[in-house]
Formats: sequence, structure tokens, C-alpha cells
Amino acid sequence: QWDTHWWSGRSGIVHLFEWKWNDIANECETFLAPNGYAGVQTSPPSENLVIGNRPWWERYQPVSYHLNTRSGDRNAFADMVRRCNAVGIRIYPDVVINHMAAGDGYGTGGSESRVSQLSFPAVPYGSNDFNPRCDITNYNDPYQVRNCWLVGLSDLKTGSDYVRQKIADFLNDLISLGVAGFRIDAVKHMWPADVQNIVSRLNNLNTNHGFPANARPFITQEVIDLGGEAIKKDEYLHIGTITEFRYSAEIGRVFRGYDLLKYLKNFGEGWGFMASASALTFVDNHDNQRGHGAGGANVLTYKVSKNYKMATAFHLAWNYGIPRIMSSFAFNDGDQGPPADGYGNLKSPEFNSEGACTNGWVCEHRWRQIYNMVKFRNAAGGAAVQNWWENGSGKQIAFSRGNRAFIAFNLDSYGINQNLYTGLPAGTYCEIASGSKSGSSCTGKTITVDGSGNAYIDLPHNADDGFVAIHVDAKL
Ligand code: AAO
Repeated sequence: QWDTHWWSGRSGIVHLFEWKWNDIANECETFLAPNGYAGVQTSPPSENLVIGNRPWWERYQPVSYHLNTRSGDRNAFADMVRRCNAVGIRIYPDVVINHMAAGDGYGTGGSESRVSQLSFPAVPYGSNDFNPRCDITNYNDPYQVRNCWLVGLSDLKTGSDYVRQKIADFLNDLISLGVAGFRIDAVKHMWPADVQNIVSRLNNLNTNHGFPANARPFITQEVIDLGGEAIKKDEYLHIGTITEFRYSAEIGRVFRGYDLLKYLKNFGEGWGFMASASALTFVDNHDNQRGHGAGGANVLTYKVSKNYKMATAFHLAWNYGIPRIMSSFAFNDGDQGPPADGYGNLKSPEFNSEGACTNGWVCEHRWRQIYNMVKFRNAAGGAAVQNWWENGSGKQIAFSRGNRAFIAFNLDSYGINQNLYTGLPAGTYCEIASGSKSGSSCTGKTITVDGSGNAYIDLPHNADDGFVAIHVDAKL
């Protein structure tokens, strides 16, 4: 439940938010695997309530556990998982099991949602399967948070054997199709014992998809704990990994310049975050990038691109946590749905000559500064953080990962113009924020490490990218 089942030499889970299954399969083969990514978090695969102008959040309102959504049907889902596993990209669907939909209507597969009668015939769930209606108004009352209805969503009685087994059947169906694990939604709203019971009913991963015998599904639980509330992430640590929301809130604050970079020296447990192996880390997620959920105004998003790239570079360079990278669609208001045609069908992303997404998709994971940092992380492997350097004001920092990789950041009002000790072998390296290694040359800048391991670092305060990075896999 803690093992991501990544292929060796790979890292990073990309949240391909609202992508179609066919498009994810293509992305695994043509982009994610060749660039060293390790996995994908998908949008919820279970049938959801169709809501008016198709906000993104309709997918958090299940109507049944049929695999039938705007992202595709069961066959498309199965095909995606098979094709992604074949190239070493693991699939982790987002699963919504705390509740069903909030309103009456029909689902994306035509099933009925009759909340008014507490009836979801396609599961089937009936009135005995729900907690009595009450609203969550006080996050300091754990009983209310777990037993009442989150924003009006019909709250399943996850203490009941019948409900637990229905949920386990749904998750086991996904396991049979080859998923490597799950992001479980709204875990804070379920009692730890209920979550643990459901997880204990899960089958081992499917060996026909390349998993070893007895492999347990990777579990990451959405528990928002920024401190100051009654429910603590610690209550769920024995079940699997947990979303570390403080990571998102703090890294945004630092890279917006509201705190000194030098304090990142012990970023992680030193800041009171959970143990690294339990922490699912992210700069932003699909909620807090648009003002839902938690993290506050400091959360960085694609809209503040220079700072976002710096924060993501740090996220990937630093050896703390299991990194998840957000891949967004462009939005102006927080309810707006993903790119779709006039009939409501999701649009496929299109790509320009540089490989960047067009037609409404942002695809942060295709930004050079980001995918090259995944390669940096893979090159660094398990090497320790070493050779920490900071300037007098604490707004410029640099460090190496052993003798494998080196990175420098600048948030100061003047440039870095000096020799720094990199710890790397002598040679010429492609600087990976400005370009990539291509054959025996670099498409961007180069940095030369001399025989004693020093390199002259030139990083103006107003550079396009606020960091420079080199690693042994991009050495000429
Ligand atoms: C939609 C409409 C609603 C409508 C509802 C039913 O927007 O107006 O009532 O349908 O018709 C998503 C959307 C929701 C949407 C829902 C269903 O975000 O807007 O509702 O789909 O379509 C809480 C939960 C957390 C949840 C988060 C959004 O604890 O689990 O809210 N995230 C997940 C998903 C999310 C999804 C759902 C759950 C539901 O990722 O996409 O909702 O499936 C405090 C608590 C947090 C709490 C927040 C927000 O946070 O700690 O646990 O998150 O409040 O209520 C400071 C504090 C921080 C605090 C924060 C905000 O930062 O430090 O702790 O302030 O007050």
C-alpha cells in the first residue's frame, strides 16, 4: 500500500486531469515513458451524474460503479491500462467511495440517481446504505465530518458490510484491469477503520499486467490536514500514503518569495511534514489550483509560470515524498469544465511543433523545464542532497544530489555570477531548463564543470527560468 510499483529509473505521477482514456494511452506511449515518468493519476472512472453545464466536479458525484464516463467506457479504460503498463507507466484512478451524487438525474452511462429516495439502482444502493442527512458545518467535530454529508453529497454508510463489499468489488474490478493503485477521495470523511476494512478486502495486483505475486495496491488517501483541525493525518498512516497538503501550501509560499529559499534546507520532515515514504507531494492539485479544497492563496499554479516552474524544479530535485505533477486544462472560473465540443464530448489535446499542448489543455507535464526535471530526478536516483550553498540574503540556493546532479535557484534581485562547487565529474553538461541534450550537443545552454568540481553559474535575476540544472545523463 506504500509501494508505487514504479519501474526502476522512473519517477513522478502525472495527474492527467479530465483526459480521455484513449488520449492517456497515447500519452503513455509517446511522451510519458520516453521522458521517464512513472505513473498517471486519472479522473474518477465510475459513472457520474450529468450536471448542467458540465462542471469538472460532476465527476465527484458517482451514480454507479460502471466504468462509463466522458473519459471513455470500460473497454477504453482496460485498453489504456494495458498499453500504459506495457511501457512502464502505472495507472492510479481517483476513486470516489465516500459518497454518491447530490442530486436527482441521470449518469454518464444512463443510470438513475434518485437521491431524494436514497436510491442508486445501478449499484444498487438503497436507503439503508446511507447515513441520515446532516451537513458538515464544523470541521472540529470528527463525528460530523465522518457521518454527515460533505457539501450535500449523499454519504455512504461505509461501516456496513454491504457497502464495504460493493466498494471493494468496484476497486477489485479496477485491479483486475491492471491498475497499480488508487487515489482515494475524501478519506477524511470516512472513519479510519472503515477505510482500512475496505482496503483489506482488495485483491493483490494482477500478475498478468507485470506485477509480482502478492503485490498490494498503492494507496494514496486524500486527507487534508494543515493543522488546527480535529482530524489528523496520523490516524490514516497505517493504511497507506497520504496527500501532504502542507507541502503544497508551503512550497507555494516560499516560491512566491514570501519566505527565504535558504529555509528549504530541511524541507520535509524538518518542517513537520509526515515521513517521506508516506507523503504524496504536489505543488498544486485539481482543487487548490482553482480555490477549492485547501492550501490557500499562496498555492502556485500554471498561471504564475516562472515561479511554478521553480517550485516544481525544487519539488523534483529534492528527495522528499512521492511527487505528483498536476496537468491542467486552462480555466478562468473555478467551476468551468474541461475542453469539450458542443455536444459535451471531451476534446483530445493537440500539440504544437514544440510538443506543447494547445486547444485548451495546459499540460504542465510537457513543459521542458518540468519533464527535464523528471529526468534529473531519475539521474539523481537515491543520491543524497549535498553541497548546499546559499547567498547572504538567503534568496539564492544551490545543492547537488551526490555526484549525479546539481541545481541552483535565484529569487533575489540580483544574479548569481560565481563559481559554485557542484560535486559532479569534470565535463560539459547541457543545462536542462534552457534545453535538452540532443545527440552529441545541447539545444540550450551548457555548463562546464572543471577538474575540481566547480562550475561558473550565471543566473540573472530576470532570467526566463529562475533555475539552472545539470545531471550526468545530460553530459556531453
Ligand atoms: C459541488 C458544488 C457544491 C455542491 C455539491 C453538491 O461545488 O456547491 O454543494 O456539488 O451538489 C468537488 C468540488 C466540489 C463539488 C464536489 C461534488 O470541489 O465543489 O461540490 O466535487 O461535485 C473538503 C474535503 C475534501 C474535498 C474538498 C474539495 O475534505 O475531501 O473539500 N476534496 C475532494 C476532491 C474534490 C471533490 C470532493 C472531495 C468531493 O478532491 O474535487 O469536490 O468528492 C477545510 C477542510 C477540508 C475541506 C475544505 C473545503 O480546509 O480542512 O477538509 O476540504 O475545508 O471545505 C484553510 C484550512 C483548511 C480548510 C481551508 C478551507 O486553508 O487550513 O483546513 O481553509 O476552509
